[in-house]
Amino acid sequence: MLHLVAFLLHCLPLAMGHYDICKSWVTTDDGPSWEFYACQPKAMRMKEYVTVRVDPPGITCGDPPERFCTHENPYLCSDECDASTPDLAHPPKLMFDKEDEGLATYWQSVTWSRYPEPLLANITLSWNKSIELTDDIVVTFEYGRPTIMMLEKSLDNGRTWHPYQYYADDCMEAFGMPARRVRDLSTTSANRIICTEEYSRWAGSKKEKNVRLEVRDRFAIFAGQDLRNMDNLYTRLESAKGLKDFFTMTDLRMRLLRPALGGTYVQRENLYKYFYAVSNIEVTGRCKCNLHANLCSFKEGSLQCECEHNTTGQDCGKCKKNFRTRSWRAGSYLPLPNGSPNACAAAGSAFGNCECYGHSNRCSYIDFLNVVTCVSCKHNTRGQHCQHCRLGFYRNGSAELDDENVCIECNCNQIGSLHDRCNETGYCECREGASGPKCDDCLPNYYWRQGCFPNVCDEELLICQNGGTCYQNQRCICPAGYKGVLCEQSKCDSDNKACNSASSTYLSLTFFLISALSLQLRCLLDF
Ligand SMILES: *[C@@H]1O[C@H](CO)[C@@H](O)[C@H](O)[C@H]1NC(C)=O
Ligand SMILES: *[C@@H]1O[C@H](CO)[C@@H](O)[C@H](O)[C@H]1NC(C)=O
Ligand SMILES: *[C@@H]1O[C@H](CO)[C@@H](O)[C@H](O)[C@H]1NC(C)=O
Ligand SMILES: *[C@@H]1O[C@H](CO)[C@@H](O)[C@H](O)[C@H]1NC(C)=O
Ligand SMILES: *[C@@H]1O[C@H](CO)[C@@H](O)[C@H](O)[C@H]1NC(C)=O
Ligand SMILES: [Ca+2]
Repeated sequence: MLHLVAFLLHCLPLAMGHYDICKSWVTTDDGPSWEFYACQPKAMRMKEYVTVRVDPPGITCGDPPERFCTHENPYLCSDECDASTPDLAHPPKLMFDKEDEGLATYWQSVTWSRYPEPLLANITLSWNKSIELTDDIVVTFEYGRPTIMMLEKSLDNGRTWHPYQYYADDCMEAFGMPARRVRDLSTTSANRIICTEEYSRWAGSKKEKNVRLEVRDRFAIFAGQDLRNMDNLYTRLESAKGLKDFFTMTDLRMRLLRPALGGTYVQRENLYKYFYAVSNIEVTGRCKCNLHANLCSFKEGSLQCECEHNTTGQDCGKCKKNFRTRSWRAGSYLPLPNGSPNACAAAGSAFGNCECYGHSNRCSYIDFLNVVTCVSCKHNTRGQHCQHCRLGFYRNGSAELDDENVCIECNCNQIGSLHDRCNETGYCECREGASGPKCDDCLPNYYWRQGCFPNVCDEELLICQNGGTCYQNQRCICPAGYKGVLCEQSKCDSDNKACNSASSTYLSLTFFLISALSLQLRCLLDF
């Protein structure tokens, strides 16, 4: 009985009496109707829904079979890892299984036979769903905890990664960071990324097996010891920038950087006792449903919120079709105790009939036109209902009108195009000679140089004469003795001194003509 009470006390703050229903049927003076509340799913053991990946390939022991020993028994290297024998295999799935009392099952790496090359391994957990931690992450190591490791997380299904926590027996040496403890953080530093030395020092492999990411201690900064004042935590989660995100992730990666050393330096003559072995990774959290669902189910291999408040999407991150009068908003823990549902509203219910396709929260009545129009359309939209794209943007034909990305930037090449507008398929209007959807190409017989210019020479029609070569369609490089745009002119034609055979009257006539021509040209230029 005492046990049960202790258990209840321990779990109460996380079970959390409120935010567990999304709506209830109430009777008011106006008759019965639904009342809506901010709501969230219960915390679950997230390891049951995870997919795991271990890197690099070949890091799992047993292929080929290998011997190993322990720090406690370093000279009895008779244990064997053999991937082809079920009893001796240590595949990654053993980090997530249910264990019988007292019998640890674990993933194990190869031994550090390539010392001094580092023994590195990545263990990546993916949920394909945003989850929010509600309790510590606890990683259990058999045969000793790593002397250096770190946690990283992703919020976008593994596209980008961020450091989460660093672990080392000497933080300064390993990461150039001072050692910190979560217990010493304050309300303003509650989401700081720290390096801790609490879980990396040798303490005997049987005694200290766990490495933690301390979620409860961070909650306690606001909610106090035993997390009694959860209201304060919820208030802070709504107001402190980045705090909610700190506990949110879609993927978690553990980077193992140096194994347990048994409290001493590496002994090269016995490398069979250096390896990683992880028997359990406990991740307790809930589906992130933006306070629009209290149920989260596992369907077709992925977690999925069962959205209420007329929202939809894996995280209830948008409004259902026909409920997009207002922009979507997450529910809020505030005001206490029931929060705000911030439900999506059906067209016609909020602002008369002014639909803004979710691109505006505000409508206004224009007196002299006698119309209601959306104000400050977002997402590059414009128009009475935010139904058009701003100039310089075009409509994405495959997106719905209420999609945030419905308007795509034209992105016309500034030099090649006439202006910054484009047609409905994103084609810009090009200057002469330019081509391509964005006018950043040239038509055939044009070359690009801060714009498109007609070819001076090429290999087909405008061929350089007399052995001249065409340089990037821009000019002919003429051999000595020739000039002209296409090297079509012999220098002899104008320079009688270099030539000997031509008649002098003919030459002087030519000279006269050319002089006259250049005089005329000069007049033209001066003019
Ligand atoms: C582990 O992941 C990091 C990126 O987070 C990568 O740079 C590193 O090469 C990976 N290590 C191994 C052993 O695959
Ligand atoms: C991830 O979840 C989405 C939405 O439930 C699903 O469509 C997709 O197939 C899932 N991807 C993987 C790799 O499981
Ligand atoms: C959602 O829409 C339905 C109608 O389909 C309505 O009955 C219900 O009250 C709406 N819920 C909320 C929270 O607005
Ligand atoms: C157009 O919208 C669809 C659907 O939302 C999207 O998949 C696609 O990437 C968008 N196209 C561009 C060019 O942004
Ligand atoms: C946009 O312009 C391109 C190129 O001129 C043309 O092929 C396309 O049909 C135009 N699209 C529309 C919708 O007018
Ligand atoms: Ca296990």
